[in-house]
Amino acid sequence: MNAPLRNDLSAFWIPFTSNRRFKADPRLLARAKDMHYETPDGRRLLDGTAGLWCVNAGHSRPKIVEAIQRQAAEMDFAPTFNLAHPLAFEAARRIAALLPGELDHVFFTNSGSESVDTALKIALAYQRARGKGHKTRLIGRERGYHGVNFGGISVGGLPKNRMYFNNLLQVDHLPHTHDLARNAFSRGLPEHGAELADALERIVALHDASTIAAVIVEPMAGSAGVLPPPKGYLERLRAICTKHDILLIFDEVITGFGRVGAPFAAERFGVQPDMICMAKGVTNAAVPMGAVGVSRTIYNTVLEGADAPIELFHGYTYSGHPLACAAALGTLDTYAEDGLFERARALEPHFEAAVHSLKGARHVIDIRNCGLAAAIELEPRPGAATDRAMEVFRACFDQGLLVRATGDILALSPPLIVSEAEIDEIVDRIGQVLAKVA
Ligand code: PXG
Repeated sequence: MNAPLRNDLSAFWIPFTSNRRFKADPRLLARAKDMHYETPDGRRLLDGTAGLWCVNAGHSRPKIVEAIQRQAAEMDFAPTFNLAHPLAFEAARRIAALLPGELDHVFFTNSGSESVDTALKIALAYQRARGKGHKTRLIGRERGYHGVNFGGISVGGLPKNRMYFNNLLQVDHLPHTHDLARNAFSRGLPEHGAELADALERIVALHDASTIAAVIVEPMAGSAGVLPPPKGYLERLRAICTKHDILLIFDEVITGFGRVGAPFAAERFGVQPDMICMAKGVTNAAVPMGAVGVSRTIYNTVLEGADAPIELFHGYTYSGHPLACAAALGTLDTYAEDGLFERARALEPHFEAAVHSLKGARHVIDIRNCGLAAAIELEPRPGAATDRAMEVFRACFDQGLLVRATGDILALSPPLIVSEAEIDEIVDRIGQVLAKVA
């Protein structure tokens, strides 16, 4: 048998990637600092995406690095099943302090996907604990992305993520809110579409509220290509959920920790959910961690209504992992010391003007933005959907800029430490690439 080559690319099955194409033409990253990545051969890349929407404080920030190093030397791991360690309580307390309204309990996971499935299970446990175990149906939304576990793909609304694994939970879906005809080139929240929330009334009429446990939505859809909520939409969704005694879960895996210029989108948009899913920015992605913020009503109800000593039969070996907790504390300190959530809000007008300056560039059919997130939607090539955006992604990479291509949409979500000059640089380079790509 051949000994594997040191840099053999074959063993790693790369996620959400054309393995055949990638391995024929790989792009590797070797180092990262602040706003930049560096390739193994020393080329610098300006990070227009904060990794995958997660490195909100910029790369390899000293306080986070030191916290992880210190913790790894002090205690590598401690179980949180019938045991615990002080950092887990401290991290939960600090995250709870950022959460809006009566969300003051935190369940730790290791990813956004696990946070979503955890929140869905807590919703079912809550309904059962209050004697409403018949409320089991979950409602998601078209174009929603809630990770890749079975719960998440069931409520998710991206067809390719579901169709190959068609063994899903009992769910229904709200219509998505993307409306190019009425809302193209909106700055901030689009004017039209609040009435799309009324579809929930029809779903309730069809299945009856007594069968529905919870609705889960991203307050601003991220993966589907940055879809800020229409003005008034989330308020209406909240009102209908309250009217019919249905829990409202916000999936803030992308929108949490400053992306929309506030700790959470719930606060930015002034709408209070019953649970918030988070991951990514909670540790600045330096150690994997996710969490679910839970209201005290849900927490107390599940504890009081439990019919066994263990109130919730759920948890992960690595729930509240010491390294992740240390990273979370270093991250929250960094956000606070640098005022990064406020910074994102202050930079929003410059960012908005910069991205909308691409209106009229070749292929561009829509531009939308909220906080430090934006999407530039391209006209798909006839018969070759997604190819154009992938080509732009590759050309940007070659020009030293990292953008994210999703479908025929370019998504931007720079670290919140980005400067105005760097925003201009990102937009200029995209403009140059768009002018050349067929
Ligand atoms: N919910 C939301 C809203 C997400 O955006 C997840 C759940 C799942 O998180 P994990 O940690 O299990 O991946 C996500 C993840 C992209 C992209 O470029 C977005 C995500 C992941 C990878 C790529 O759109 N979001």
